[in-house]
Amino acid sequence: MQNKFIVIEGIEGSGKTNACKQVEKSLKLFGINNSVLIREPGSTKIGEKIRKIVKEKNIDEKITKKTELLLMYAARTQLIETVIKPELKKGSWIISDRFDMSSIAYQGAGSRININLINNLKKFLVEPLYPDLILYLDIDPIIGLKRIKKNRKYLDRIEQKKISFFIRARKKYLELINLNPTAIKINANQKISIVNELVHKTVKKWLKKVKK
Ligand code: Z5A
Repeated sequence: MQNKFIVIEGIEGSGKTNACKQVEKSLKLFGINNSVLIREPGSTKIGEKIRKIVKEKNIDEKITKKTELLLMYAARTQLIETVIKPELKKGSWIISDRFDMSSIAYQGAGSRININLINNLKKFLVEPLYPDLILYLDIDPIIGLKRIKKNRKYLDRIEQKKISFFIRARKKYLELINLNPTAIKINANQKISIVNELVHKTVKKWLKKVKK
């Protein structure tokens, strides 16, 4: 079977990291052992440095919205060129914790940057690379943030944004996934065991479909 590019999307605390691991486990159960787990921004040396810059709250210098967008795309470009494309070429499966839909939801809807600017970056820097499957974990932002706060002492710079930011991001995600035939919504408001079961069943059904 041809290797695939799978992306997990969702707002904070929706359980993406957990779902990525479940997807890897599910693929293994179907005999697919060559998957590579990555995260955005990150998973390259440069990408991890950018991740640190965008997540930390720097009191000396405020990061501008457009700088943040370009940093996300710098990290993404580095990841595409040095990891995703070469790994796909080798035959590996890619499981990515976030991809370009995050930029439209967060920088576009959340920070209100012109969507045309983001779509142009996507056109020049990402296309014609498209995920084969996007699992969107849908969660009420209040529940998501509660989960994050429960297990952490500090919130990072993006997590500290107002709830209205995450409400706009979620609304945009829902719009985008309704328009995207490769995207599947999963109700992530439920217990972790139920979400894992849903992720597993969704991957199983999708694999059957793409195998044909
Ligand atoms: N960002 C952006 O703005 N634009 C972009 O283009 C891209 C990213 C690519 C990445 O940081 C940040 O970058 C992110 C968006 C921005 N903003 N922030 N902040 P990150 O990777 O640290 O943030 P995240 O992607 O949102 O990850 P997260 O906050 O760790 O959440 P998660 O991966 O969705 O969830 P998790 O780690 O699997 O679970 C979080 C906690 O909830 C953990 O303690 C779990 O045990 C618990 N959990 C998970 N599922 C459940 C269920 N079902 N019930 C109860 N508890 C659960």
